[in-house]
Amino acid sequence: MENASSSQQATQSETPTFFTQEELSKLKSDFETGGVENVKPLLDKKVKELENTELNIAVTGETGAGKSTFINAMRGLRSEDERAAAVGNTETTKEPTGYPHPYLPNVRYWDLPGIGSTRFTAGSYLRKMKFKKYDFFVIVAAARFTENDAKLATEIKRLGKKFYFVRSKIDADLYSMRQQRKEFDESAEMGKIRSDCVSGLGKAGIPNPTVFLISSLNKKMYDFDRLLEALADDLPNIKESVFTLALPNLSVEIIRKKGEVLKKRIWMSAILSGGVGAIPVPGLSAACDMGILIGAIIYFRECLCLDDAALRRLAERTGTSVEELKDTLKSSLLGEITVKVIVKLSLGVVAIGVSAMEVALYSVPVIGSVFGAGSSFLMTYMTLNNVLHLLMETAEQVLAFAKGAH
Ligand SMILES: Nc1nc2c(ncn2[C@@H]2O[C@H](COP(=O)(O)OP(=O)(O)O)[C@@H](O)[C@H]2O)c(=O)[nH]1
Ligand SMILES: [Mg+2]
Repeated sequence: MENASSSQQATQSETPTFFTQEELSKLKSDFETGGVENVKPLLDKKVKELENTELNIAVTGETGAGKSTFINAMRGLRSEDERAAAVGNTETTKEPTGYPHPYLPNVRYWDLPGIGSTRFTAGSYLRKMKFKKYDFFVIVAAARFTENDAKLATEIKRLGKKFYFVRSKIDADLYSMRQQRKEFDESAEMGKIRSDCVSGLGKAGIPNPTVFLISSLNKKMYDFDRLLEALADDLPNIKESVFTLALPNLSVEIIRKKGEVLKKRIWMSAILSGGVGAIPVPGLSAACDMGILIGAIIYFRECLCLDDAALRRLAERTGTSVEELKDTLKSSLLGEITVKVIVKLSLGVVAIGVSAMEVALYSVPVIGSVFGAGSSFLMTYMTLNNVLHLLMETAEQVLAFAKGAH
């Protein structure tokens, strides 16, 4: 049975590329025939495509299974946070409810009513829920998976979509077992819960499913990271990039993956920034497009969960204030982005110029020739690389600081 995560893509360590091989060749020949202006339309199209890519994720399971809590966890929210899905309520709606991601509104999690509460067959349930619009389904259960869950999974697969079994509240199970036993072996207990789920689903017609045992209250534990990895790996290129940027910052690894995705946008921004938008900036030898720079910095901050809203949530969780948090992090990139801040950053990049250029030549074949054409691209490119590097360091600092705060 092709349970989604069993598809053998896990070994693919490369981050997704935005361009196909043909597109890269076209970029190169466009550049050779007409210079920078000639490559802009394709880049512009690509940036728009990235911005407009939607991701719709269906979360289904019976009332109380932990759907709303899971949706909040995926969005980096806790139930008391603004815009969080209400937790612990008895659902009355029979329609899917969409919850947009806090900084990537094209990524939406959909809370579906449990199939058991609708009396539909799996087929009519999925039609009613408009299954076509979802990229994949997460089936959540707080104890065993039911016959309904198995039927639903079978139908999802028949309709050509992927599904993932998520067994929630594993923290609560382990806690109560720990209370009752003298000897307690966590991984053995998890193994039992896992095989119980697997054999239940097996009897209901799904042989050897992958089941992810998670706690939405403690994402750094159990199978949460494996689940995120499986979900990302199974998505096609551009969607994988978008999903990666939408992940909660659980680990250094996730921060680095986000960094790699963002890096691939830098050269596009740099090339698009050359031209009418570029203005001379006092203190800098090359013209810079401040609008593009500032926009990119704000976007990087959001993707790395360093925007004010994310920092406010972290401050609340750790009993501090945003101001104190920013003082500790000591980054001028967390405040208002002014010309002064950018000039300071841009001056710093001259020294690392050569190695940055080597990286650029290595990662994007066409970029070397394009950059040969003008220094404003180079300035934007290196400034943004520097910004990204600094923000990733700050994000890792935040991660270390947040250790223990879920
Ligand atoms: N300990 C623990 N409790 C959870 C977890 N997920 C959900 N809950 C609790 O289970 C209850 C039902 O969760 P909710 O998300 O509202 O379920 P829904 O009805 O499927 O949306 C709430 O009291 C949650 O706090 C979890 O991973 N661990
Ligand atoms: Mg709910």
